[in-house]
Amino acid sequence: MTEAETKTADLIASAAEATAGTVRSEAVATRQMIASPVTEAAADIGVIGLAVMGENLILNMASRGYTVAAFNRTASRVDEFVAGRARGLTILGADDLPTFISLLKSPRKVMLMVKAGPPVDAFIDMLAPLLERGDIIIDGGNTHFPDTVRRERALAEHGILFVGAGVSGGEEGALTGPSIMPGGNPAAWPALKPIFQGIAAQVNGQPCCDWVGEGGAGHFVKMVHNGIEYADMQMIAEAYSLLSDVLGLSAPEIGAIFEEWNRGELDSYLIEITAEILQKTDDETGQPMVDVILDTAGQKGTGKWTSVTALDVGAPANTIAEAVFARILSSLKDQRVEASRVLHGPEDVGDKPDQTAFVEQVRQALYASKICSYAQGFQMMELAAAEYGWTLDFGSIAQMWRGGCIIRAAFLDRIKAAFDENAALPNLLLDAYFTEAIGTSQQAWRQVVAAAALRGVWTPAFSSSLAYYDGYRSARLSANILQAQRDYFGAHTYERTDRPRGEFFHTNWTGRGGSTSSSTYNA
Ligand code: NBP
Repeated sequence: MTEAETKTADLIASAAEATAGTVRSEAVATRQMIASPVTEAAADIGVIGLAVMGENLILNMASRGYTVAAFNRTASRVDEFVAGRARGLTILGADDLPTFISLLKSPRKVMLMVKAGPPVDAFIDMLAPLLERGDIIIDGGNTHFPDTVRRERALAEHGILFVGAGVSGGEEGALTGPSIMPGGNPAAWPALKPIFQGIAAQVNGQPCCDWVGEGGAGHFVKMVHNGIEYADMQMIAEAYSLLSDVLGLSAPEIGAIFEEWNRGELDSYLIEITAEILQKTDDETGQPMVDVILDTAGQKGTGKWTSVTALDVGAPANTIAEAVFARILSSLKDQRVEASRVLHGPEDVGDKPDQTAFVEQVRQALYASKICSYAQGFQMMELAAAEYGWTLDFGSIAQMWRGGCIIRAAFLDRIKAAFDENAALPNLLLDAYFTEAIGTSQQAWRQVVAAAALRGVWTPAFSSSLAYYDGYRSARLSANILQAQRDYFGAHTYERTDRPRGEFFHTNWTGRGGSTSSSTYNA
């Protein structure tokens, strides 16, 4: 018997004692489906929601020596879980909420791993009357951060500590070590820290989990993670498309190139899995899998939230937004097929470029574009922190994303180092390492974007990253024209280059307008 099994057996024995006559057989005992509430609080934490994330997080917690109570809206899933994957482990299933709560040690810690939205509110409403002051509810789902702000405030009035924790890593991450981004009521953190840091991925001897900040900060950071994930995925797809359309390489050939790239500065989970994906063959047709997969991308909305929030806080996250628009455009499949018959691309695209040189240019373009999308994500978090009153530690966030999550990448070490050296760095591009990296790559990057434009290859993320770079590094942009136009048609005023900032002027452009100007504000 393993240590965990021994502990389970002890728990079963104590539960049996507390509920004399309710443990009917070995199988039932192992399931811990107890007919009347157990009075002994044995569980370190309880998890509600036994879908892919909840189940795997529970197994992860149990594997680290914690005793976990499990509950699910549909009770049969609890039954199946405790009789199946959880069998013999320190996992206690409950078929009603009062039983579930009675299993928890004080302060009670209840983690919700259910579909985001109304199910979270429904469970909070049912849990609140069963909990005491100082107890903790954690929402580990993909919740929109304003909901977390609202729930944290409402529960604080009843003395219940609410935490919104972004969890990333999918099924495997949840089981073996996810990235966890908790934020909310800071009074909850000391009780959660050992469990969350214990189950999280560990990189460079550090857990990929730390306290993010108050209110909705944890879910906000997870949302930005997902926005960056959208951009990363889109850029990898564009690199694939360039190598395929310009060089005519097959999917397995491109997969082998990605494998090579994964050994250098692009080393990341998404490049690694794409290399594997490209080399997978469809059993039915014998063709590469990617060639039989329809080119319409789905989404669950977190990239959209990131883009909308970027607009709300005034962050120029154009690559991230472009990646969301790219999925939307891809979904217009029927229209695109129709349009492809009448809208033509360039006729003469010239000779195929030298393969070795072009592959290297695309690699550099991908790296430079990636740096820009991370720069946008971190810049957005900085602007949001100012807007929402959070103190975010960007080095710590880079560490949280270093392992366990979908955007995990070796270069996050560089991002961590950049913010550790200068916590007030206004933009990642201004860190010496990244200034040099993008400077070195820019010629290849420009050639790739130019080649894509000349050949009619769709590269929205590469192009918008380059637009971000060129805009951000320009001391003077063409916005003077916009201000003149705004003042011309709407008397919106402008500032002058030869006067201090904050002084606004209006010109009577046509001689017909008056001297009255519109009020000055930024929308
Ligand atoms: P799902 O997002 O598929 O949610 C399934 C769970 O939600 C089940 O426990 C289900 O109970 C419960 N549920 C639903 Br659906 N509607 C409910 C309702 N109206 N009232 C109460 N419970 C309800 O599971 P998941 O993929 O494990 O994800 C859990 C959370 O983690 C989500 O917020 C998700 O966005 C987030 N997340 C998922 C991943 C991933 O890779 N899947 C990664 C990171 C974060 P039932 O069994 O009774 O239907």
